[in-house]
Amino acid sequence: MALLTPEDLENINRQLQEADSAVRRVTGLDIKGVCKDFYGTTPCCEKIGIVPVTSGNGIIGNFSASLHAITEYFGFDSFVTDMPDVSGYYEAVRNGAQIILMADDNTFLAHNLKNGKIANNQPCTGIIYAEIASRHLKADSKDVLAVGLGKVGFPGAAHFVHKGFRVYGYDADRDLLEKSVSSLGIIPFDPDNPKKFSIIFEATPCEDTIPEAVLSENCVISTPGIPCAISRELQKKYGIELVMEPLGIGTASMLYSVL
Ligand code: 2YC
Ligand code: MG
Repeated sequence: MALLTPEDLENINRQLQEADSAVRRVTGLDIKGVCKDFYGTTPCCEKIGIVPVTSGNGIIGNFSASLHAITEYFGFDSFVTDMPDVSGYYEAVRNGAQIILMADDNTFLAHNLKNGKIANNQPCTGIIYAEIASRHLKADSKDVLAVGLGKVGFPGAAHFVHKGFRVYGYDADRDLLEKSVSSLGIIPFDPDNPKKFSIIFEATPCEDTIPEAVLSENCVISTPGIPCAISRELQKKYGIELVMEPLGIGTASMLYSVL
């Protein structure tokens, strides 16, 4: 999994506000509104304990602090524990945390200790970015292009299929593409025979993965992928509505899914 860097998380509040405005323009609701409507849950004073984890590549600068800013942005009462790892987990529970947020290099989870529900960042991120794109008010067809069919992309593509969209999918890894074609019935996207889309979902750790030939005027690109899937020039040239943010939208999806 691509690890976030402290630079990715700079000015997380500004990044969240910009993403929230983009989500509102695309769907008519803000991030909280989409999560509330999609999961059918509403926060009510759950206290969140954020536990830093030192394993693997270790602490990522600004990661826990960003989660604190993100949970506050969505109106939750939260705290970062002084201690990391097991000691941090103990500290969080002793200080009344009802939901635990913690991440090692492979898994970022939210665990609601009261109702036992647990969420993983990867499917929650894929699903919420697909859900946001599927609510594109000005979409002109039920055709969707999904680029990247891995741990985040596949759940997103599956969500579009589930919602009755016709998904054209692409992944540089042929096995992942075949798996999605066989298990989801998606249509393999042929870069040599492109068509234009008004809804594009991208979940890759690579940049500039979306070819100009698939862009239509004012199309929506919903992408948790870092670095960015499309250049600034092409964004401006086609008036692209870009929904892209490094951590907050996925975290909101996790939290609303365990309420
Ligand atoms: O600072 C800490 O507690 C570190 N153990 C956090 C490691 C997070 C690793 N995961 C990532 O960088 C992200 C996920 C949050 C979403 C995609 N990659
Ligand atoms: Mg990308």
